[in-house]
Amino acid sequence: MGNRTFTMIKPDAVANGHIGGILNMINEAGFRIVAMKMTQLSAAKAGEFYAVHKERPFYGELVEFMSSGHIVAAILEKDNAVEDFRKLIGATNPANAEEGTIRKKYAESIGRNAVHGSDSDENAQIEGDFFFSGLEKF
Ligand code: RTP
Ligand code: MG
Repeated sequence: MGNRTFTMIKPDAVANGHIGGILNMINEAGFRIVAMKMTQLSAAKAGEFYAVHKERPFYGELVEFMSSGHIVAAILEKDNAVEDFRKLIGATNPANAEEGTIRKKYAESIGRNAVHGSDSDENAQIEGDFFFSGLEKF
């Protein structure tokens, strides 16, 4: 068993029909899907999830966007999961994302950037627990 990261397919990518394309890239990069669900965040829940950014100028816009439609939340497993998944998704701003990354292919802008990926093992655990109960994480 490798270690784990947490991802969301964001409302832009879900609305644009890219769930399948993104999951395919995730599978081809060697991640195992441990848990997955489609849901919609309330503004309160999106605000809680991104609370680390609450002093940033883009926080209001981020919360509004992340609660604007369905998202797909998933826990992924692979050796070196957090770092390898950040590489697979690419830079936050798709203008800076490398060829072959999910954001290069599917992101519309820095705000509407298709996917989330945890930035540390600790946050991967916290974020996975935010969406999934113990019984769902096998
Ligand atoms: P994420 O947490 O969603 O995986 O993205 P990230 O680590 O690459 O970027 P982060 O700094 O954590 O920012 C979280 C999300 O906030 C939005 N953002 N907008 N308008 C802006 O300048 C701006 N900066 C960040 C992005 O959607 C980013 O993914
Ligand atoms: Mg982040």
